[in-house]
Amino acid sequence: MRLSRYFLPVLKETPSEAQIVSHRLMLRAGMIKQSAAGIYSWLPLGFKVLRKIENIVHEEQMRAGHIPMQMPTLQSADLWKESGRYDAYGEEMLRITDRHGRDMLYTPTAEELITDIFRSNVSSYKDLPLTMYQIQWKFRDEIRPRFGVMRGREFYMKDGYNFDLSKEDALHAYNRHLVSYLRTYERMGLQAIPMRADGGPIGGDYTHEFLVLAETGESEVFYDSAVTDLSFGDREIDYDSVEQCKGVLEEFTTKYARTDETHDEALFGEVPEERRRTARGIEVGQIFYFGTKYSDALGAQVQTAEGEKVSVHMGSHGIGVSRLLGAIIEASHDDNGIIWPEGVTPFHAGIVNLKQGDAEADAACEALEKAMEAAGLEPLYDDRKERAGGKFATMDLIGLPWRITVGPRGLKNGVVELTSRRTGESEEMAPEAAVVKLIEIYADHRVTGL
Ligand code: P5A
Repeated sequence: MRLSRYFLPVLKETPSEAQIVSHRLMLRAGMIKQSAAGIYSWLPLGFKVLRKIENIVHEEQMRAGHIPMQMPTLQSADLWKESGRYDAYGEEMLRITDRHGRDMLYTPTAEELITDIFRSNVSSYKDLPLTMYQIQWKFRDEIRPRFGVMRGREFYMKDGYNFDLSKEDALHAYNRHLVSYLRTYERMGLQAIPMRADGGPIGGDYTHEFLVLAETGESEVFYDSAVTDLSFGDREIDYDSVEQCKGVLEEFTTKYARTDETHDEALFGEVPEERRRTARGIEVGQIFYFGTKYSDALGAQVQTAEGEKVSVHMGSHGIGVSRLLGAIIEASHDDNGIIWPEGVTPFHAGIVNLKQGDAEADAACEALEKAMEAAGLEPLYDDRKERAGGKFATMDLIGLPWRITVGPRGLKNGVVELTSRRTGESEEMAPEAAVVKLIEIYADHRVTGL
């Protein structure tokens, strides 16, 4: 992509309405624009990161055996009246009346709708287990939308739902989700810690939230510092193995880690004092097991092998896809701007031409751009006639992890400069060598389906 042809409306001034760094940087980097309180347009750069995050979520969900689908954003209120949540959900639910006077709503979550799909189509234990998910816009009429995409009213969520014959099977689905979420967040360069939480309006008393530690987080959390040493890493896991999934759950949830809703001072007191931590966190996901709450209310039953009719055991599992952009930036930035982890960066490397219009420099940049594209990498080539300082500032602000700087002086010696955004360290090398190095760096960070 050539910057001169792209749409990247960066802001020089720091927007005064933004209270936290991720919101400020997303506005300054031209990623989003507010259209109404808590509702945003996703400008090209923001949209590109959103898609990368979405694709990682898809890849990890499908790896775990979950089936993608899509449900509408607008739903009839009828199912919600049947489940009892139409009244219970309260003011957060955006209610709409259509031209025929029918009660509709903009979906804040989809337990009812998926349970209706299930009950209309599945009647035998033979079709279980089943887990389906979607990535779809949601609306919650938050009383205080704030911090940009972090607490929006319209936001993008991955929501998955499992249907199982027994509590035991449903708990395996729960554990499988926990494992797949750990992998998902790690691929985005994030440490998200599973913490015991409260079921809230979704329900169920067995639930974990995934929290990214950050001073600007909205949740107060209490944990044993030993949980921050845990990492899922690149271990291979068999998602069908009850033992393996349970083992990971135990490894990651046995040590004390709770949100304030479930915090227990006495239990916390058993953690060695030097390891007790109180901090703030950003909730980037939550998994629930709620048994037969919705299947009982909506009559989602299957016949067992013995011919008995039983309500299915269910859980639901959510990832705050749009919130993740904010969380990643909170966790990874410096005074000059964003520092994208390789897994989610909108472009893999920036190419900065120090002397636009110089025949040799232009040709070298174009050759680099072509070589990267041929290798399946996405470069962003700053081909504007701007001062070098301005070009560097833009690259730092938008946070591409790598920058290749091309100038007549280096080219005389056959070299360009490859600079790491994170460390600021630069290395001179032949242009071809820079491309080879980027291919190596990104070998483990390819997201398909863009
Ligand atoms: C699980 C999926 C649910 O809604 N039903 C379907 C369950 N869970 S949840 O915890 O309420 O939401 C899942 C994740 O969505 C993100 N989220 C938000 N992101 C941005 N703005 C909001 N207003 C907002 N509300 C929830 C969170 O990351 C949450 O974990």
